Amino acid sequence: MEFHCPLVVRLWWSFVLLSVVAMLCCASGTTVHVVGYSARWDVPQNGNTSFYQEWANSRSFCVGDILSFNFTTGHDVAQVRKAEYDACTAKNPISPVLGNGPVDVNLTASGEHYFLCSIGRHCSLGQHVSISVSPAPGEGPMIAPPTPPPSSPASTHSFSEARVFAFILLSFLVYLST
Ligand SMILES: [Cu+2]
Repeated sequence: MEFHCPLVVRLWWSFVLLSVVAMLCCASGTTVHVVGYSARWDVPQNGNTSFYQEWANSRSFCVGDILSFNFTTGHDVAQVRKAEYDACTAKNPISPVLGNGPVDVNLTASGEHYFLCSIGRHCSLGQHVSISVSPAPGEGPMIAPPTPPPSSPASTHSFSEARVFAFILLSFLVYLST
């Protein structure tokens, strides 16, 4: 008997494996992210205002991780909402502005988080970063979406462990039946 594996099944399995890997990325314990490629919280050199964003885009952040801003004095860390982040101001920070480094921020909630240095023009010169934090495994997002659609079974943030197991089991059955 010739074993035949149709392309669609291979694609399906690739999807399953990628999904599992994506979900397990947050399962490996606390990661400390020292902010910036140079591991220093400072005004980026050479006028590169996307320096910290490029760094953030190269990493994955999970609930339970720590964001570490490495500096001593001359800067601060303000966590703000998006509007203030976009405007490079920190008039209504989410938590008190921290002026003595190093500053460690525990990432306790999923969703977008916005940080900037509120001193002088440092923010507009590029000393700011926004990060997207993924939920811990087996949890939904801690920040509820504003208007959840009535039926969205395929939401990537609503995987529970039971659903993951059901998903894998179903995939395996599909695999066996071909
Ligand atoms: Cu600064």
